[in-house]
Formats: sequence, structure tokens, C-alpha cells
Amino acid sequence: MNILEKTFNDIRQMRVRGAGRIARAAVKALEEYSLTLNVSTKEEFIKSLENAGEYLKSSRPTAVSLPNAINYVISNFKRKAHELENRSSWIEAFKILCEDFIEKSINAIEKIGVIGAKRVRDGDILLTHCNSEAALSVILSAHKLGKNIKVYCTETRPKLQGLTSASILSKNGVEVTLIVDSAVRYFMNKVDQVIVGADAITANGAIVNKIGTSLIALAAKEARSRFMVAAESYKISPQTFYGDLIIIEERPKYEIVSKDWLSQNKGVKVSNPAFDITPAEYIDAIITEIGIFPPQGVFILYKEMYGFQFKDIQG
Ligand code: RUB
Repeated sequence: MNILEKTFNDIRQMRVRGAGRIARAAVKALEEYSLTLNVSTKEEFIKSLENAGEYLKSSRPTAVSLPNAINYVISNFKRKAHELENRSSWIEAFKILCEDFIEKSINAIEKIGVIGAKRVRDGDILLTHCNSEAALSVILSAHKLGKNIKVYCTETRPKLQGLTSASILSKNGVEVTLIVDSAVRYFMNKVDQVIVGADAITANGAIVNKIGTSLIALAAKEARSRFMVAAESYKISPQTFYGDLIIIEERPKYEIVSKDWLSQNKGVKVSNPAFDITPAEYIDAIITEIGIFPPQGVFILYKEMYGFQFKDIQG
């Protein structure tokens, strides 16, 4: 199995998961793959990267960090290509672009933590869902600043990513309570602030995140608890500006019930969408590495970031 197949499988089987990690793994795989390419022209080099990129993009459909990251490194390489004369210079230039993306995306998570922590007050009770590096960065930064916080983590059925969040927070000294997903409304009156991550931010300021996020947002709205999203700016989906909808991944039904149970209950249909959409009106703010924005400001943020180069990020 080559590096592309290995990374594709790791992402599809969720051994690598979470929007930011998926993006970095795909870019790292492209970088390693570029070193193995035995091609004689720049055009062939670019074509091979594009094919490999398309393959990696098809591993999971929802997190737009994945296509955005791949398009970012390939389109920047194409822009630079005319300056590069020989094979070793293409490889070096592509490697630098990939490493630069990886470094920037890690730094973005840290900056989100620094910015977001300012909005966490001493004594706050927080709630998070699933396992988001960006959301945990905010919570851990607030904790490191000495703020006395308590966190509810949902277990996050069916893959239980919430246990990972609870474990990370607890190992870092944060007081954590693990709850089942359906207990969210029961606890919401105690919660000052919900902090979740995102797989995609759409043109109209909605966010796409782990299934159950939109129910938590509803409960937060009803209880007047703040609902904050922590997400790197490269999770904005350019395609949604052109009218496309985010594809919601349908995962295997065996993640919910066993094969035995299904064979004994053949009349039962099982549906396992992995993500849902939280509309802008349920979101108080989106914390990015550039700053905190109301969800309605996504369009302005996107224009500031990419100017008129919409086509570039589309690939
Ligand atoms: C993970 C998930 C996370 C976002 C953001 O879903 O929904 O909240 O990806 O994560 P899955 P991050 O486990 O199915 O990949 O902030 O780490 O990018």
C-alpha cells in the first residue's frame, strides 16, 4: 500500500479524524507522494498531484478543510511553477508549501485558543461535543490562564469521540463531567457557554459539525447559553458561495447496531449521518485565528482573505 492509499484508508476508517487533522494528513501524504514521483515534466508533476489530490478528497465528503488544504498547496504550486526549472526545484518548492500549510494550520489552532480564551470567564461552565482540536484549544487556554472552569463533554454517539475530549481535558487538570448525548438539555441550564468545532462554515454563516451539534445549539438558545464555534478560517466552504450544499456523510449502519441485531430485525432501517447543520441564528460567534466574527460576517471574512481569487481555492 502506498502513502496515498494508506492515508485514504486512515481517513475513511477514521483512524485519522477531525477536520484539521484530516487536512494536515492529506497534505503530508501529498508531500511524501511528490517525492516518489518519477516524471520528467512539470506538467506531469502537477497532473499527478491533482489526481492524487482528487483521490484523497474522496476519502470523506464533509470536512471542507480537506479539499481546501489540497487545493491550497496545489494552486500555490501552480502559481510558482514558472520560476522552477528542474525536478529537484519543483519537489523542494512543493515540500515547502506543504510544510508551510501544516505549520500555519497548527499555529491557527493555538491562536484560536488565545483569542477564544478571552471570552471564557472565571467560573464558567462549558459544554463541548465530539472532539475538536480548535474547541479544546479554547478550553485549555482558558484553563492555563488560571480561569476556574468546569466542562461537560457529551459522549458523542456512535463513535464516542467525546471520551477523547474528556480524557484530554481531564489529563490537563480541567474538571470534566462526561454525559450521554441525550442529557444535554437536562444540563443546559447550568451551562454558560457551548464551544464546538466545525467541519465546514458555509456562505450564510451556518456551520457543519458532528451530528447532534444542531440539537445542542437549539437547547443552548432556549436556555440562553452562548453557542460559540472555534474553527480555522480555511474551513469556510468556497463552493457554498456558488450555491453548492455541503454533502453530509452517511456512515455505515454497523457503527450503530451489530450485524446480529440487524439480521434479527430485518424490517428496521438504520440511518447514520455523521454531521448536521447549525444555522447562523443559533450561533453567537465564530472564533477563528484572525478574530471573532458573527456568523453573518463570514462573507466579509472570506472576501478579505481571498479577494477575487475565488477560482484559486476552488482548484
Ligand atoms: C469531528 C468533528 C469535529 C470537527 C472539528 O468529526 O465533528 O468537531 O471536525 O474538529 P469526526 P477540529 O470525528 O467524524 O471526524 O477542530 O479538530 O478540526
